[in-house]
Amino acid sequence: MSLKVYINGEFFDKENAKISVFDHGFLYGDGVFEGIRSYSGKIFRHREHIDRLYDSAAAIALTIPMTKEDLMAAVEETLKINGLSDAYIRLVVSRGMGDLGLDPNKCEKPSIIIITDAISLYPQELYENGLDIVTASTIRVSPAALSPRIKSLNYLNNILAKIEGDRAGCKEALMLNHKGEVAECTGDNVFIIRREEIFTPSIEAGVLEGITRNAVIELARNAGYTVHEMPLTRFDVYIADECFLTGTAAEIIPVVTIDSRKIGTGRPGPFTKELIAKFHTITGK
Ligand code: PXG
Repeated sequence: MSLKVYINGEFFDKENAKISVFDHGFLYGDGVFEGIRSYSGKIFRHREHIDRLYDSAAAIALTIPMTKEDLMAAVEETLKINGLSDAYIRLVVSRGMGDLGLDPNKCEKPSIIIITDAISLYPQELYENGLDIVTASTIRVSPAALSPRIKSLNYLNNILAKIEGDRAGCKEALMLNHKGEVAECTGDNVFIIRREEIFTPSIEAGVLEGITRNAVIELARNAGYTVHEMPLTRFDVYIADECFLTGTAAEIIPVVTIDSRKIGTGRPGPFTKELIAKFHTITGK
């Protein structure tokens, strides 16, 4: 059976799931999205993802022509129709079809798309041995220009850094902000551990407020750890005992080297391992 894709209230076979070339999501990256997971049929932090989607939309003056409840129901229905229980869900809302000019007023109806598919993960080996990453020279877009809190369809800033990571043989790359502070990776938030305390850049550093980031902060604090959300520099990462990344697809993944420097022992550390185990208890996997 072919995968079914939801487009504006209708389901299409994967092969026929098409959007107009006049859609401003395509022409200008004018739209917003979410990447969501379901574990054993249960959508992880569904409400948080929907809230973030509507916040991203509000920030770009895009009104999603559906209530949050109806959109959540449509996501559930798409999963069900595809018989998926452990899945990756891509929810996209673009400005819709317009003319060739920038004017969003020419776009009458936003396009709402829900794609569900099997999740593709980092290889298990990387969870056991950790990732090598590099710092990209491409800095994260300044919040004064375009807030990185908007999960928009324009990911060029991250893609340019991703290319740098890839050319250095790394699966992720660390991005600094306009002030030279640590921001986040191209599709993951970053955490470090030093002297048994946990640190992550604050949202004000100009990062996406990751749903996984928030879940990890919550579970670490509930376990009695001190979590600091504060400005961090590359130096802090270099001298950290442990480092890990968080994201919907990655969950929690250890980082063992950055810019060819070993972090801690150069092996995934005990705190990271404990947090990974705790995270699995909340996802049930
Ligand atoms: N920062 C950025 C820039 C992201 O794009 C995260 C952090 C983590 O946020 P969540 O809410 O997922 O914990 C993201 C999200 C991919 C892919 O295929 C990853 C994201 C988005 C789109 C695609 O790796 N990451």
